[in-house]
Amino acid sequence: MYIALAGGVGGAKLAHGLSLVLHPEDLTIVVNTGDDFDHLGMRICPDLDTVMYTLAGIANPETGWGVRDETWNFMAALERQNGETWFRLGDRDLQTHVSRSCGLSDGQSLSEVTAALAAGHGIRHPILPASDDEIMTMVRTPEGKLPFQDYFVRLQCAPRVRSFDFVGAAHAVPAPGVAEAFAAAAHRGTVFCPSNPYVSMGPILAVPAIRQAIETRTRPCVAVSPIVGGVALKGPAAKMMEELGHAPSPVAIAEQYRGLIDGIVIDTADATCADAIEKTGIRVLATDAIMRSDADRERLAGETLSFLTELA
Ligand code: FO1
Repeated sequence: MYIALAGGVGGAKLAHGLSLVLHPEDLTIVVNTGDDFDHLGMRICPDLDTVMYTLAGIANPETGWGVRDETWNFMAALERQNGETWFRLGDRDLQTHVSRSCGLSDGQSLSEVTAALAAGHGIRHPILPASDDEIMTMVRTPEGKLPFQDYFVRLQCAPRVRSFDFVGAAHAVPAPGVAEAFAAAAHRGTVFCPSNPYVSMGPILAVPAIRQAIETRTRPCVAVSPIVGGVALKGPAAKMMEELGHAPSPVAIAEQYRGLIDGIVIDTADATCADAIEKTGIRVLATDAIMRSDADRERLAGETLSFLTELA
């Protein structure tokens, strides 16, 4: 059984690829919850939803988040009432937020409502939040501390980032099934999907028992670089790296995961980085790391699992 840590659009694509090559009992997907927030009276969990929609094949192909073939009547009606429409909620997507919020207010855990929503979409691979305890990513900028969605959506990642706080992570315990997956005899290895190392992987790795399980791992752990040719395939990872003083390259990604990974999958465009990374004791697989199609997702997932087997 393999564990995949994922957040954001890029991470969801590889998680989807892994679900195409592994049976449900051989894959556990652990998802970032640091992007979650309360909005318009609902609990919104973007990365859980992006992974769920992507595995269900209904993710919006243009944005990566939300649902495809969406309609926007709710947003139009809210606009007419001068409501908050900076965070776009489509009509189909709205059902997820309402159903989740009802479940949570009935006392169900985030894991339970996530499992019910995923089952409703016919997904059989376990999708687990990193924790059922609230973790809120705050972005420290020269203009002050910003809740993640204010930084990412309302301000479109414009402010310079100085650091991040994952409020609640220090006391968060892994969601049911997460620690068990790492401890399972059947555990074969762990994949850090190509997600933003700071705001998608950071909150997951900030859960003490998850970080500890990876630091004391007996099975290999491999990251897939979210940076190709100096740019992030999606989102602000490269901009954040530069603002934090790192050149946006797989070398900096490997550095960010020092002590947590045994190998990194990079794109052939960055093959010249391999020596610098291998000098730090992290093995490198250079391949076509850009996922343009479901076939690409499946191929990259297969190559990543073969790499894990090689490292075992
Ligand atoms: N990202 C945006 O840039 N603009 C939006 O209006 C927006 C709405 C939205 C609605 C539901 C959802 O699940 C995700 C949404 N996202 C939007 C993405 C969201 O900000 C995620 O946190 C990012 O995908 C980063 O993980």
